[in-house]
Amino acid sequence: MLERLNSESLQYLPQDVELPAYDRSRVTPGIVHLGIGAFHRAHQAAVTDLAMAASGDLSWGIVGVSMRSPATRDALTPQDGLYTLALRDAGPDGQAREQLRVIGAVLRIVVAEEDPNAVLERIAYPQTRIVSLTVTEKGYSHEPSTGYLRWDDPDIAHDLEHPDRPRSTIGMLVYGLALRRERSLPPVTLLSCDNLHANGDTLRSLVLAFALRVDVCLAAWIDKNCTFPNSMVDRIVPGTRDEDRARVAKRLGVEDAWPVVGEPYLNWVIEDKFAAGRPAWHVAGGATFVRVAAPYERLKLRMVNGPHSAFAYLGAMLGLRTNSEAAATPALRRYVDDMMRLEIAPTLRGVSESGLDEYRQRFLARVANPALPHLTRQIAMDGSQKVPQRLLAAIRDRLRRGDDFSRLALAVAAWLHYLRGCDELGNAYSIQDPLAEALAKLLARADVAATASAPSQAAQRRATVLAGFRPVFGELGRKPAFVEALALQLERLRALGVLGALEALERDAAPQGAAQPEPVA
Ligand code: CS2
Repeated sequence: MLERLNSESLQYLPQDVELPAYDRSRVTPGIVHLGIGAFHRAHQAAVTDLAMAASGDLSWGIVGVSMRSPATRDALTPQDGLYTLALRDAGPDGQAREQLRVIGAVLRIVVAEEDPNAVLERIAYPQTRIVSLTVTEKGYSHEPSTGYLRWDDPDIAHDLEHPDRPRSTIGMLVYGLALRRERSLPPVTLLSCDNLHANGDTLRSLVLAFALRVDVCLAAWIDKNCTFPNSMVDRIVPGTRDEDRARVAKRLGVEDAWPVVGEPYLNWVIEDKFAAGRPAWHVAGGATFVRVAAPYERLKLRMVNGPHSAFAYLGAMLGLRTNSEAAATPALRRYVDDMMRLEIAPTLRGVSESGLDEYRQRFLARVANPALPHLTRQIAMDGSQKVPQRLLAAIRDRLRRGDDFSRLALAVAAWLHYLRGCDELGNAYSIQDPLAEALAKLLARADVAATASAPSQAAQRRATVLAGFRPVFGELGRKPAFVEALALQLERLRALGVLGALEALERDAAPQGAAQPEPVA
């Protein structure tokens, strides 16, 4: 049996594996990170590791928090927090290549569900200066269409009653900050690194709303002592598979129970408003500090995440396992390319046309990365939390200006179609979404409404009911032009399947008469 990766075995790793370039025994904790999944470990933790090495400031070690599962803690504790980051792409010869780096920034991991008090104490630790988050969209207990806190969320209701053992992210933050206030500790930065619209502002308003219910003075203290920078994060990081573990162990010569796998590309844009300092993330490369992150965030959500979801839903319906397979399907790739170029890019004012072109082409190459299989069904998860900022925001802009948005409408229709739980090959799958139950009822209601209508009205009735789902569509769902576009694309997916719907879109876009047969002389 192989020895384990840890502080001892580090010295025996092969030469071509990069190691933490600083003295780990001198690192002290300065960051608490909620949601220590693969994405954080491949992104912010990797940049923090480089920043500590480049600046020599070792006061930014990370204490990771797993919200529910002990799996990451159990894997990394015997490894002294060390793990491998494997960056993969294809070389010029088309063969997969992989660069390995051991990351040393994570000092320890606590599991919130097992010991919520340990998390509160960590937030209220005097040296904690940043509390960062990657808890995914659903971790914010907010309504996606409005950004408001969902008071009916069972965890939020629980946390109002049980300040000593919160379950929700928001409850945990507020009670941790309450402890800081009680102890008169210095200010702290709360840094959201999730793919939400205005993630910092959204987090701030959720934290303040909850704090106001707890204690008005606490809310005022948070407002005065905490900052909430907005940020944009980007790196494709699929879930780690057993074969990744096996391959990494073979190269290291020791076992790493949980390496993370990602693409070489990384981007991180952060508003420079930190309450108590920050690591030199910019020195390490990869991170940029700006005054306002909104334009970068809009660019990323619309030109990366929106198309990513479109590939995933349509690809999954075709029975394709990975997004790179979806991107290798010519009609699908053409469609996503057109959607980005003709419908999304024009909503992004302030970025040059050539800049948008380059960004689009790079994204398409990133998705196609054959060395990094990313499951369509993984990206398809939690659609109710993703679709608003990824697709609907651009549709709203197009609608306001009277511009065509039929390709974006197809992507939204693809999500609703995917929710039926069965692909075109007849494979059934379960729907992973915090609103899965409500969505299943919605689909059933839409079916009843369509069946009860005259055949000529059925598609419109179905789309009207679906678009009326306020947590996702908000007031957009009442706009006739939106309902009509959705009805058309949904009907095509139902009647013609994915490839048929894509073909029909191409026909719509063809110049008048181009599809007509030549008149016979
Ligand atoms: C993906 C993102 O799973 C998903 O929803 O669209 O995780 C995507 O890979 C990252 O945001 C890329 O930065």
